[in-house]
Amino acid sequence: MNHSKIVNTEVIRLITIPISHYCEKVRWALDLLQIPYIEEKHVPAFHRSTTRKYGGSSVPLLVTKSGNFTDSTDILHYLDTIGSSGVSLYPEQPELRREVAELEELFDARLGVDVRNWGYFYRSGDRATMRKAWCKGTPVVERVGFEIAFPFISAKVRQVYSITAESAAASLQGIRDIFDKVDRILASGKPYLAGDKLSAADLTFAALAAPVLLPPEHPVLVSKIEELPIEMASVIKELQATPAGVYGLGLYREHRRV
Ligand SMILES: N[C@@H](CCC(=O)N[C@@H](CS)C(=O)NCC(=O)O)C(=O)O
Repeated sequence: MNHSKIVNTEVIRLITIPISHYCEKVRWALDLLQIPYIEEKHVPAFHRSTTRKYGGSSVPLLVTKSGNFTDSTDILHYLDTIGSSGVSLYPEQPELRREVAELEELFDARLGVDVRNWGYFYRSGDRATMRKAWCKGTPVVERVGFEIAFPFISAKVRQVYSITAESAAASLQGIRDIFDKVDRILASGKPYLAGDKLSAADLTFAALAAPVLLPPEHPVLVSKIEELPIEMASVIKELQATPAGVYGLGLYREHRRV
């Protein structure tokens, strides 16, 4: 089947919560592969009425004529088959492909979760910050809903992700462990995390680490480092200065074209 023909005649829809770093992973892939799409942004909790309609629950969710995709890794694999930019996110060579898959899974399952939980520990109770993070570009009715339901949504987020001071400390350790692993990979002199080209492993690392690296090229992040709680800012400065941090920031600088 010629997917690139299909994509020329259909408009792919990306359902998101604007601040979600898993959504940024997919947004970046779409931009990199030069695939036209429309992003439909939702406030957390309100997103469920849309995701349910397409057979999912979480975001990102991609709606296409070939079906609906409800997980960021499945989405990237699909996008890789239809992009016509000449860029590929997954190498052909089986060994390298396996390396990319393992790293992507590790970043999705651990880094993404720890970054979200650590960030929400500090920020999810702050209405003004969360208004910027969750509401920009969402339907008016959801923005009104946010103003009324913010205390409940905020409490629900902490409950669903089991966010406490202890879990935030454990998440920070998890982030440091992943950064150490990336430091070790880079120490072998590799230009990219797997192989000699940018792959889904690099993009996933940078997108999921972005909330603790604050790359200036990021299209959605809402806070500048000076606006963050001191404890948070000092961890971010420390992570930015690690080899993994410098690498993630470099990926945004070199490869994040909107
Ligand atoms: N493994 C999923 C994780 C996605 C995920 O955790 N999304 C969060 C936002 S960061 C979400 O939608 N949470 C709300 C929900 O699950 O209803 C992926 O890679 O797509």
